[in-house]
Parts: sequence; C-alpha cells; structure tokens
Amino acid sequence: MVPLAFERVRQTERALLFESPYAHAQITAHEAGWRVLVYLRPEDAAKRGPAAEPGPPRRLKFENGQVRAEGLGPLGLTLEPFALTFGFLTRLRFFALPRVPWQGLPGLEAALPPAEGHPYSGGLGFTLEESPHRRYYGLGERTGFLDKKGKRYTFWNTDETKHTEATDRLYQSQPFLLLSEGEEALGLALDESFPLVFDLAFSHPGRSRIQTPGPTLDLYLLPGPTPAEVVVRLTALFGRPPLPPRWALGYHQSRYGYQSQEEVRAVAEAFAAHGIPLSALWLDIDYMDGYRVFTFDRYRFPDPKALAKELGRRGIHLVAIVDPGVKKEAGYPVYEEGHARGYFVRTARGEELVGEVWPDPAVWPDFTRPEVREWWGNLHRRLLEAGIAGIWNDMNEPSAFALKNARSDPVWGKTLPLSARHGEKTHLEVHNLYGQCMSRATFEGLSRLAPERRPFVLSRAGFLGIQRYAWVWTGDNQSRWEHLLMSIPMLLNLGLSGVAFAGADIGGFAEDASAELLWRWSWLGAFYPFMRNHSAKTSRRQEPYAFGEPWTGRIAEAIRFRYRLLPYLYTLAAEAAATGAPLMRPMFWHFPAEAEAYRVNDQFLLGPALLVAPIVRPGEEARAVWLPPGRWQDWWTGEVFEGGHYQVARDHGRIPLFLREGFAVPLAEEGLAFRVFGERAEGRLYQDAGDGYEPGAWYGLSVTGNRARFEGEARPRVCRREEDGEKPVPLD
Ligand code: MIG
Repeated sequence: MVPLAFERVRQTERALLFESPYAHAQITAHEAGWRVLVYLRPEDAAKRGPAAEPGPPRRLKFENGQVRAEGLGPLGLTLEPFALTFGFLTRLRFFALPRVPWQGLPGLEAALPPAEGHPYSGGLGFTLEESPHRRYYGLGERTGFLDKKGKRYTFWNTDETKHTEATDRLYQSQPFLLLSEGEEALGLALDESFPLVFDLAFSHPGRSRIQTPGPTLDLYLLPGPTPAEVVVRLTALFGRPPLPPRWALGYHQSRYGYQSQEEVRAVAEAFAAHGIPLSALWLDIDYMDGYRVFTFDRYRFPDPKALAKELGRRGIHLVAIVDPGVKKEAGYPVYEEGHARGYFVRTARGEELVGEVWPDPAVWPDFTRPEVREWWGNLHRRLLEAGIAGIWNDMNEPSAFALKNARSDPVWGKTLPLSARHGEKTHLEVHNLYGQCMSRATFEGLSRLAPERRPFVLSRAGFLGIQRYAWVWTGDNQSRWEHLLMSIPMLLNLGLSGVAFAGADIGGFAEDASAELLWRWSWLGAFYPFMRNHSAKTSRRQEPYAFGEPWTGRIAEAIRFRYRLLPYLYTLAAEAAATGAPLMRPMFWHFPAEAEAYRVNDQFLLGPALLVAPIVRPGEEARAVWLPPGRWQDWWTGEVFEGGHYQVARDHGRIPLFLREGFAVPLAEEGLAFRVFGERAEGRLYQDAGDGYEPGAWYGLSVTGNRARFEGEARPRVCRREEDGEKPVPLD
C-alpha cells in the first residue's frame, strides 16, 4: 500500500488538479455530489465512468484546506498525504497498490492488471477511519442483515445457486455505501466496473478499506443529511426507474417447468376458478425450441399468439425469459447474423469465445457495444409479435456452465475468462456491466418496437443504475424461513442502492415450500415492490392453490390485498420515478433520529404510511414490533398504539400491519377509497392511463376532523377504521 501524496494543487474555475509522477487526481463538484477521480495513466484524465451521469462541473474554490461549491457542503483536503474530510468522514486517504496478491479476490493478480508495467499495477483504493457509531447500508444485493459493518464484500456478479447468509457475491453489483452516524447520513459510490473489495472494519476494526485493481478510482461523495437525501442524489447520478406499466405491480405467477401452452392455460384457469387475481404468467426456458433464444418450441408452444390473446382477455400478461447465451449452430439466424457481424465476445486470441450454458455450444453477444445492443433489441420483434408483454433476463452475470475454446478455466465462478475480449476491453473490466448492458439493449429495443408502451424488463444481474432499464429479483433463494426473513434486509438495501423495484421469489425457488411458508411469504410479498411466486423445476408445486383449503383461501386473501393496495403502490411507483425513493423503506428512512430505527431487520415501511411486520417463523401468530414515535393503528382492528416496543403484535390471521397517524392511503375497493388515521391526515394519489406516456395527474386528499377534501373530480370513499368498524368521513 503506497499512500498517495501531491506536492501541490492546480486550481481552475471548475476543477482541482493534482499531479505526481505516477498518480493523478481531479476533484470536481456536481449537482449530486463531489467527484474524486484518481488515475494512474494521464490518458484517463477525461475518463467517463460506465454508469454515472454527473452533468457539468460547478464552480469550486479551494481555500484554507477546504474545497467549497454551492449546495454540497465543504470537503476538507490535505495534499500530503492526499486525504479528505467529508461530513463525519474523517481522513479518507487514498493509496495505490504495487502488484500484490489481492485479499478476498484470489487469482486476480494473475488476471492481466490493466495498468501493466505501471509501478502501481495492483490498482487503487482508499481507507476510512472507523467510528464505533458508524453503520453501513446499501451495497446492493447482499445476503445477511441490514447493517453491513464488520464484513468484507466483493463485487463480482455471480450466478450463485445456493446462497446462504454467509454468501458474499451475488448477481448484482452496486458499489454504493450509505453511511450513517448519529442522525446523519452520507453516501459513497464508485463508478468502477472492475471487481471491487469493500472491507468494512473487517480486517482491522479501526479502519475500512476499499480497493479496485483498475487503473482509475472514480469516487462520488454524496451529502445527506438524511438517508432519503442521499438516495435522491445517488439516483440523480445513476438514474431513476421509469414508471412501470401498472399491471406489473399486480401478482405474477411463474415456475421453471411450465412445459406447454396447455399447462400455462391450465394455470390461468385454476386462478380463475379460485377467483385469484393474476396480472402475469411467466415463461421460463422450456418455451424455446432447444434453448434457442427468440424461438418457440413448435410442438409444446405451437401458438403463443393465441395463448397471449386468450390470457389477455383475462388481464393476464405473458412474460418470456431471454438468456444471453446464443446457440452456436449453422442455420440458426440469430447465430449466423451475430457471427457474420462479429457481435460475439472473443477470446484473448481473437476467436469467437465458445462455451456451454443452456444452449450447447453457446456464444455470448458483446452487449457493451451499441451496435450489438441495437441488433439484440430488434430481435425482440418476434416475441412482441407473439404477444409477449415483458422480458425476463436471466443468466446475464454472465453465467457459463463450461467453456470450450478458452485458454484457461474461469478464475471466479462459472463465467467467461477474465481475459475474454469485449471490443478492446477485457472481461475483467466489463464483467460487472454485462447484465446491465443486456437489459439496456432489451429496454431500448422494446421502447423502439412498441413506442406506445412502457417496457417491462426483469434482470438478474446489474450494476449501479440497473433501475433505468429493469426490475430485479434476488435470484435462486430457497423455500426456507431464513430466506423469507433475509429477503427483507436484502430488498431494503437494494432499494437504498437505487433499485426501487425488486422482489424475492415468493415461496422460495429451490427446495419445497410448505403451505404455511407460502402463506406467510405471500403476505410479505404483497408488500414487495415486485410480487412474483416462482419455483424450481424439481420443487413441489407452489401456486397459491397448490395446498388446497384452508391455504388457498388464505393465500388468495394476501393476493387480493395486493390489488387493494394498487393505488398506493402506483403512487409510490410514480414517486420512485420522480425521486428514486424506494417503495419498501427501512425504518430509518422516515425516522432518522431514532437509534432503534437503524437496528430493525424484520419490519419495514411501505411508503410513508404503512408499517409491515411480517411473521417470519413457523407456528407463530404474533411477534414483537417496534413502533416509532407517534401513533399507529392496527390495520385490521383499528386499535391504536403509541410508539414503543410491543411484544405481541397480532397477525389477525393475516399479517401485523399498522397505519401511521396523519396519513391517508389510497385503495382500490369498489372504486377509489382512502383509509385515514388521525384527526388530521393527508395522502397523495397518482393516476394515469396505466401504460403509455400520456401525462398523469397527482391529487391530494386532506382530512381535518370530520371533513375530507379531495382535489380531483373523482368522489373517493374516505373512511377511518375504529374499533367498532369503519366510519366514513364525508367529502366536501
Ligand atoms: O440454471 O431458467 O435464477 O429463476 O427459473 C438455472 C431456469 C437457470 C435460474 C434462474 C431461475 C430460472 C432458471 N435459471
């Protein structure tokens, strides 16, 4: 570790520039935050990171050891050593690495460091002085609990088929930290696609250390003071999710193993027979002809168009999986065309890289190139013509079962060799972007092919900013209570990392769900941004009706509740599109001054108004809950609670759920309704056509005592829940 130091700084109107023989740095101020770019090679001075869009630099000034720019809060700066102070972050010190073995990333030193020949070809990093009061959140898709301090995390998108609480790498990489100390929050984001290591007070209790093997370190410092403010800035930088089509907020049914269009039709019929609402049915890899992407099996799915039409009449959309692996086969147009145009990833020797995934042999499109993305996007025409309404990108870490003509086995996991070539770049550099580039190709293709509709894409892999193109699910979880519980901090941290729309497979993907687990998970999933039940081919069936009564009725109740919540969910979705705020929020999002809010892992807020405390263990009908200061109302009974700890929050046969005083929640009942709690309460509602790009409208509801005012033309029913039933509040 070589500490970086600079003898002096050159100041221009909009940048500070630092030079030394082997390392360089720039500090600029942008709307969202400070950018600190450290680089080894002079040619990286004009580097643009792969995902951030910081906008133009602002005026800044360096005086008396402080850099100042409008709207950002000062940055303390010393040159020797090169160190920063930012809010409660003291002594953020930069270092370079000679070519040394990489802790936590075995094999990396063998993988062609990009600054080869440079004395610091081991890469760059920085350390942070620790504080006992500091907590870390964000970090994208992670197992374990909410606070991430005390572990080492690597960023390398990985097809992990059996993750546990101890698993480090998963499918997504969001190198972002939300730091909190006392009541204050700050953000650190790294716009670097090389693998990264975040050692958060793990190797050394007094210090955290973040490093990359790449030749640049592109760091953003995002001011708070609240977690919400940090996430607004993060998503200003990396992008916000577009408003989804409204149907996507409904209930989705999937299963790896729906073998034929008859089987899919039978599932739709079973939902209808049980009166269970359903917005989408998902087609996993079996719909394809021999795993050839953009085809349908001629015998098992002879008429997808008729199927889509028939399901469409019932309001059910079809979503089809599209994997990146293309079958290498003469006569298969997707391969022939991509091959002729040189669109597939190459080996270090320049040959088309051949491996094995579902198709065997398989090649991988190089989605990092715009012309490849355009080509791929256009291939979706075939699926749209068949009536497919959404696309599911899987295996895009990318995952490879085996490699054929690569010189060596992949170093990390089942993926492409680190030396494979994407244009001029190595796989090592762009691996973490591959999935995002694929989903971007898909999103942009759907936008071009069906400009009047909002694209719906789901992606397993991604990087910072995946939310611009796709929703995310947390991959192959298991039908276990631990995984039900773990989905809560996982989705909360994903949301804090900018991914507002995410879900875990309800019921669990691998292994066998029990009726009780599925029931509890369906209730929890009714509050996920993305509500999809999905399971593996060999696991026991887990459609909502799979276990018979009383379970079918109980699970159907959870799904129907989801549909009742849709106006609220859609309003939150519009808010996410505008500000980046996640739908599912940790307690500290709305209660940053409460120490307890930073510790809670198993309850959360849906928007500002609802507190959800799911049952996370078998056999239980009640659980402990922490209610923040203020008053809360049991959704089911109307009983009122003051803030505090309660040992027994009952499920009332459903889920412990509380409404916050002062809020109004829009609901779909017979028509539009609002449920309010408190003498005074306010709520918002966003409405539009549910798809397309006609502008929508925001409406406010305000209630004072026994009078309600609604801004729109509609006449919603407004009511309070009291212990002896619902009491209407007349509209002015
Ligand atoms: O090798 O398409 O995570 O949701 O059902 C497994 C089959 C490939 C992994 C996904 C899962 C999907 C499955 N896929």
